[in-house]
Amino acid sequence: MSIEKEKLSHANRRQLLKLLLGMGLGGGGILWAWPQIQRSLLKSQPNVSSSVTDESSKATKKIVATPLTFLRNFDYGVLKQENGRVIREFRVEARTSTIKLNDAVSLISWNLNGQVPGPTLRVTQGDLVRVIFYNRAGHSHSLHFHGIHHADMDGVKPIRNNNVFIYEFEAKPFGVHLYHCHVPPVTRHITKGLYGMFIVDPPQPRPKADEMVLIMAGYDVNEDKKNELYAFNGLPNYYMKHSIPIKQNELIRLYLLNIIEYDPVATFHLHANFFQVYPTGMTLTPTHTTDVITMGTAERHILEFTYSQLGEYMFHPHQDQIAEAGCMGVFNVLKA
Ligand SMILES: [Cu+2]
Repeated sequence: MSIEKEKLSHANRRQLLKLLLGMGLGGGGILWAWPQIQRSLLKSQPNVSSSVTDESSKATKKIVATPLTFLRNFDYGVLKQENGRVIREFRVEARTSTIKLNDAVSLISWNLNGQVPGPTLRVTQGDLVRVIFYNRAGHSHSLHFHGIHHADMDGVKPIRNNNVFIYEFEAKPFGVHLYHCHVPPVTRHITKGLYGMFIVDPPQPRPKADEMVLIMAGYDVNEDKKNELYAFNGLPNYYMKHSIPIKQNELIRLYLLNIIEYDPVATFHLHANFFQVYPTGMTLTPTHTTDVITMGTAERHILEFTYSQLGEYMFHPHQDQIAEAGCMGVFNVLKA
């Protein structure tokens, strides 16, 4: 195995060694332990997801993480204390798998933990974030987090197939952020599925609400550097067929990200209502109220709203060609 060529930073070597010791694998050292790391880590990987077929095993995995389960599923990692400090440790694995976008179109996705989008990672400002990234996708990939951190942890360096890298940084500032692969061409790595949301909560939690994540993305199915299909949370038109149930008069807190490549902007429009905007999730009070918000690629916000009347209400970008190609959904307001 070629981990020695990966030139892990000293900090990363230390972390890896700690990890190995924690697993009772410390005796052999990093080089010799690598196959063991893989076995141990894979064994301890949660049985995730998905709407995809794992190409490496050729076995179709059960669909567990549909866009509906993804919607309200937050990964808080494994909580640890080291030297009195709160650490949140995540395990993220890059894979290559086929994803069925609709009855006619399948795509070979590059994904994280067998799902597109990748898991929504959630921490609190000031936590030490440790992301153990395994690349089993067959190509070089990386994880670049938005936020404030050291250059060594910026995730622009490709991590080759069958290598592991540990990203570690303090979670700051609070807000709704994202992570994605940064290996060029980044457009290709993102449109094939290597992105997810990274939420950093403020030290004082926000008020109670029905919280959910919507990520708008495009698919360049024929690799002509344009999107042919679009989706909220991975699957085109999913929320048209499976409306999102919400409760009458309950506060909805929507963590919204636009990761559509190739199209310079996309808006988000909510029917028969208005929402309050917390730009980049970096304020504790809303800055304005509207029913359509414009976002460039990688822009994201927290939107809050409440429906007082029962019924079905659409949401979609108001670039209607994007909506009509799959980026559209429905909230179904039910009696509380
Ligand atoms: Cu990549």
